[in-house]
Amino acid sequence: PSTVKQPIVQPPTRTVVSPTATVQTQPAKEDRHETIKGIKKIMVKTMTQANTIPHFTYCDDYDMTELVKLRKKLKKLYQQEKKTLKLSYMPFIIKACSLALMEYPILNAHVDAKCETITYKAAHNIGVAMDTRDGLLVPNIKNVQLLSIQDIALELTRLQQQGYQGKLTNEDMQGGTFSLSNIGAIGGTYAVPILVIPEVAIGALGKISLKPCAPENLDDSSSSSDDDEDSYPDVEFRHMMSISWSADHRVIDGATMARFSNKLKSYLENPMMMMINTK
Ligand code: CAO
Repeated sequence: PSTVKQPIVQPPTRTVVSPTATVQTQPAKEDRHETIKGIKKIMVKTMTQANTIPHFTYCDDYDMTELVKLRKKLKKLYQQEKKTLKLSYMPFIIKACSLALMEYPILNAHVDAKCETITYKAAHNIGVAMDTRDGLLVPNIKNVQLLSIQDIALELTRLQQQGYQGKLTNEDMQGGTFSLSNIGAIGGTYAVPILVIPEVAIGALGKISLKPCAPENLDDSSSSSDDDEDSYPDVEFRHMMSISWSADHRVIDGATMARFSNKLKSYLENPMMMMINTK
């Protein structure tokens, strides 16, 4: 029989580090001190005050698949008509919040410093936390209850541009009644938002991302039967968004927050329902 020649395998070479070797480092630079002033100083005050309010956080996941499809179609239509409109998810979410606030006006309220009076605000001035040149700012879109989704998109773009240029005005910043923080525009899933006092509720939006989910309408034929208890239905990939609400627990209870969130969820999961309800 012919003999097969085995290849000669060389043992791997190793770099032996002498135990006496030392890492050469540059001397540390001097610490830098910065006075907290301007908008950062205001943030110290408002956040510290807000954190004294007993609040709770409630989270849920929304299926945004239908809205993702709708936005895609609308963006295409705008492109075909050569119209320039920055149509992110925010204008839809802001409008849906306003529609849900119609049914839960307590979430669009202010409370005074001593918590003796609740003022149900007539206008839905929805604040949007913005990562601006000057740091975190929360300008608001006025009278969302009267605006179309397109109007909201235009106003959000204006505020965003003003924010990036450091040109937001006092008028842009004052009079907010309810707030949203789209941290998902940067990344992340959950955040515990801090109230923008004297408002009583704020929501933090996570990143919309494809996640495996159980099919929504499981009928008996596709669900696991008694004979095969270990079988599971095939998963579907859906565009999911987590949302975290913080609310002033002195005047808002968890059940109200959950019902409001369910209402908002129903609009965002079935955007056609928004059209029917939009005045
Ligand atoms: N999930 C997935 N995609 C998202 C998203 C989300 N949650 N939010 C935004 N996007 C997408 C947008 O749809 C857009 O995509 P297209 O280019 O395809 O249209 C893109 O990301 C850029 O969006 P944008 O950030 O310019 O616009 P926006 O209207 O969604 O958000 C604003 C505006 C001002 C909320 C946002 O720019 C911002 O500043 N977010 C940070 C908020 C923040 O710092 N919160 C923390 C507060 S506590 O410190």
